[in-house]
Amino acid sequence: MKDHFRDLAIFGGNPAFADQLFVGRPNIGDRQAFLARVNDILDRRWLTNNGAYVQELERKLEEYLGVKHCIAMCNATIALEITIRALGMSGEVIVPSFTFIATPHSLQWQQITPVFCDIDPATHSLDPTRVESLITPRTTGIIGVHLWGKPCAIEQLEAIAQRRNLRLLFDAAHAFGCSHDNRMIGGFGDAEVFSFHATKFFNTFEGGAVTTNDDELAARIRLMKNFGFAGYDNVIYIGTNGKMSEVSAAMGLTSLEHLDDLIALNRRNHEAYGRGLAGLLGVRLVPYDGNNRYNYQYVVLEIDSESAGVDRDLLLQILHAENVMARRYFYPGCHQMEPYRSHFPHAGLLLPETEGLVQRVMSLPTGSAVTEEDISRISSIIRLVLMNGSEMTEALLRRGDAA
Ligand code: T4K
Repeated sequence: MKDHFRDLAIFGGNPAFADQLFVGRPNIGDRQAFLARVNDILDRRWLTNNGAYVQELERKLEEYLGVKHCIAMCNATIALEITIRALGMSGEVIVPSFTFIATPHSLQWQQITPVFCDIDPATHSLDPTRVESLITPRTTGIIGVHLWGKPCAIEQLEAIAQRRNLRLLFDAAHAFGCSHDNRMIGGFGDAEVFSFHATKFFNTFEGGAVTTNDDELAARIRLMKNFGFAGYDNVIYIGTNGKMSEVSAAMGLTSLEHLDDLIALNRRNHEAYGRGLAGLLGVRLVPYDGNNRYNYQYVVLEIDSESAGVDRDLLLQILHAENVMARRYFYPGCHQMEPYRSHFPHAGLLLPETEGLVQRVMSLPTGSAVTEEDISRISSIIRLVLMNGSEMTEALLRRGDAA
């Protein structure tokens, strides 16, 4: 064994980390404050159905985001489904394929065809110059995704939606706490949808919210998330159950009290990765520029296998062996997953940038469960792999570990 491989678990050394470091490890706020709220919920015996904590969370989020309406939900997927329906989308809706599967599934779930549009490789988000050519007489809307918490091409998409009379929804699952042009994400398009899932920097265990400045749309969404009830025994609309529980709202209210600290911590981690990986050929840490507010929740690397001398999957394999559970978000692209792969077997022909990007990206662990020392060690592993890439591949091939 080469000396420099000696520290790596994959070559028989000790794991660099005794415990696995996960992407998406939840941030836990002030336990005592949270548990006090849980006790209060139990004392009041009001567990869900528009309880006091849900109402308080909604008001606080409206204020923080500067929007007229925030409707808390049980998760972002149901929030997307309800909003899509409340907006009257039907037929075909244009979406990126480079996103979490919930984005197209929330359309297909209600028999609306997601039409996959390619991304701009510089931003990883929907390329607005490619949207218009996908519009057909059946198109009713566009869903832009603020991937990694970075605003997508909002103005260009708004202009297209206005010109072509389409509804515009933003999947802002990643973008809570982020801004665009000095306005918080939450007030753009017809509506925006946030995720407060455990893996998000601000979490309510499971949860999400729809935000909008449209009074009539907000009223419809409120009805739809509560079975269509307009009062006792009075259902006036088709609806489902999208309600957030009180315990989720208690978690949200507690995290909200430490939002700035959580953002500062993520930013510190992101900058530590930046320092740790500086100067490495073939590795690009997807940057957060200085123009907007961000939550810095995603540490995304792009590995260019030619200049790095190692491909993304070999690096991932080694990181996993070292207990760094990096992820290939969002591999292989939604168009390569069912039912879309069967519905549109040739979709990839129109998605060259997506098909390229899914081979290059990986997300690294961050959040309050990761220390600066962890980041420095993770960066050293990546450095070691890149500096000895071809030797490692050969060694692994000899052992039968690499394809
Ligand atoms: N739109 C976009 C663009 C999204 O990214 C998402 C969700 C949605 C819509 C829908 O939002 P929700 O309906 O979920 O509110 C995870 C999350 O479940 C999902 O919320 C998130 N995006 C997606 C990017 O990541 P998976 O399938 O990767 O989850 P899983 O179980 O593999 O866990 C992810 C990582 O987090 C692992 O490294 C383990 C770690 N983890 C997870 C949980 C739940 C923990 O350490 N503790 C935990 O409690 O989807």
